[in-house]
Amino acid sequence: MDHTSDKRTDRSSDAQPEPGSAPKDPPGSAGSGFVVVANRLPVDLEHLPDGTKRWKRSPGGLVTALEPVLRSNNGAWVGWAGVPDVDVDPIIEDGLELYPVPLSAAEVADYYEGFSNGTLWPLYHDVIVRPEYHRDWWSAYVEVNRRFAEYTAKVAAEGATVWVQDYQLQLVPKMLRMLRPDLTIGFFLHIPFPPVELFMQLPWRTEIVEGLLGADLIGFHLPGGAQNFLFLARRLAGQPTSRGTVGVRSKLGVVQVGFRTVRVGAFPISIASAGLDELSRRRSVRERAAQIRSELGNPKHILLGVDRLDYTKGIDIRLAALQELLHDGRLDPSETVMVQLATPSRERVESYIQMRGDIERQVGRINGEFSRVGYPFVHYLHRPIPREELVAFFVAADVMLVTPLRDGMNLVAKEYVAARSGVNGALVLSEFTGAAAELRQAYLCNPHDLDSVENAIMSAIEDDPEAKRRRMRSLRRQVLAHDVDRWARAFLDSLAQDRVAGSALLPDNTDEKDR
Ligand code: GDG
Repeated sequence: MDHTSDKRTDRSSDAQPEPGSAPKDPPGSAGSGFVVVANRLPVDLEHLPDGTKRWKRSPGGLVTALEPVLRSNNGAWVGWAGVPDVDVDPIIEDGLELYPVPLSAAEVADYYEGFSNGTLWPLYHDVIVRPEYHRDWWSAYVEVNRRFAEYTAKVAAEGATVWVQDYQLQLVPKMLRMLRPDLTIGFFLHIPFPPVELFMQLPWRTEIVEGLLGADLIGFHLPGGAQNFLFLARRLAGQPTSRGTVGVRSKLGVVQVGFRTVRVGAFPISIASAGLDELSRRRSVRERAAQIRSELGNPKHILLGVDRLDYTKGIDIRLAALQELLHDGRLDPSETVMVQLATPSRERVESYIQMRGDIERQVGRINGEFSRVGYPFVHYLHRPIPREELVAFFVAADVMLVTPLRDGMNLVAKEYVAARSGVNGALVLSEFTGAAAELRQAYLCNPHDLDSVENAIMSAIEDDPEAKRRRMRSLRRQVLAHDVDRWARAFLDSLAQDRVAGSALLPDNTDEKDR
């Protein structure tokens, strides 16, 4: 079967997958006992100028957290390699089995940029930007989800555990269950699950809810997301559909789907806190942080923002707040600088192109009005920053500004806290992030209320150092004790309750201290 072809004829989410779709020559013949399924593999396929290709690892929190479980269970990862129109063989990279799922350029446009990031992303983030509903995008989403399910079905060993990740793959649990009823299937959503009134806009709302209900355990960051889903499961999946009635009853934390029980819960994700704490103490990082301070002209206050350039992150809001503070004379541009690191993201999606222009104009206006020659007020970098350099910025910054209009969790807030081994610095944090539920000692603000953002920034700058230390100490206790490893264990332990021999999933060297 040609996996790169762009077939979009079938519009239902549960049409039977065609047999025979499979990754070519899997490295292990017995199959994997633990399979992670995510839109992206933890590696990127790079095309070199000489025409050859090579794999470059892009380690994220997820792979770090799951690596012990992957290794001790003959684990595999199914995902897209990040380059369209190439069909590459499965590989073993650094001991992990990776199964690339091919996508055509048209599928990247319709499934990824279209339905995932033009429909679901804005819908799930409180419709900050208007979601677009296109049948072609939906068809591509169904098609690609089916391909991910087929690949996973071929890779997973008898009775294996499969963990499906995020909003791009919400149909996979049901499709996979139809192909492989023997599997234990978990699903985790990394972005917010929206309020019922918003979700009901989606023309394919029933298919999405039924897709998720194929899992044994569905995880969200916050209890609110879990409650939204439970309500919708009862309202939508219990109704007659064109394919008959599913018959769903839900009570807190549990949905009964026919004879199956689906559990629903909150599992707030975190970061590899200890590693970041250690990195921030390294001499090379501290020296680089001092150098950054000096390159910025040794200002009294360094403010920092670190985000993917995304309209959910409220970069425009913090800039507007700073502009007003400068204008009102509450902030002195001769002793304060703002550094905004903005990682390029989804650069072909129209709303992102427009937002980038708006933010860059805003930076230009502020600098035009408040900078001196050689001393811009806003330092704006639109490019990816190497990890160690990023940590040096965390160490250098006196105040971290995290002001999203909506964010599932926001790992940057936790990373800043973990990197403040000197127990100083201050975090300004939007109440509309998942992180705000845990980081109560941050300078919390409402991003819809500019006064609230401005006052939080000024308190974070002006509070007495002992008050700031108390807050940072409490934030660090939370972040260091609740790391990404603990998150993964909490989810997988809960999923294992569904398995007869579920505990076999955990690696032998389980560290009991955090459980
Ligand atoms: C989604 C949800 C949820 C950013 N720029 C650079 C860089 N980063 C790293 C950060 C952080 C990660 O990327 C971004 O994570 P966030 O959580 O802040 O945001 P999303 O990308 O929107 O993530 C979010 C998350 O999934 C996990 O569930 O928290 O709510 O939207 O780790 O440090 N890293 C490097 N250079 C950069 O320029 N090296």
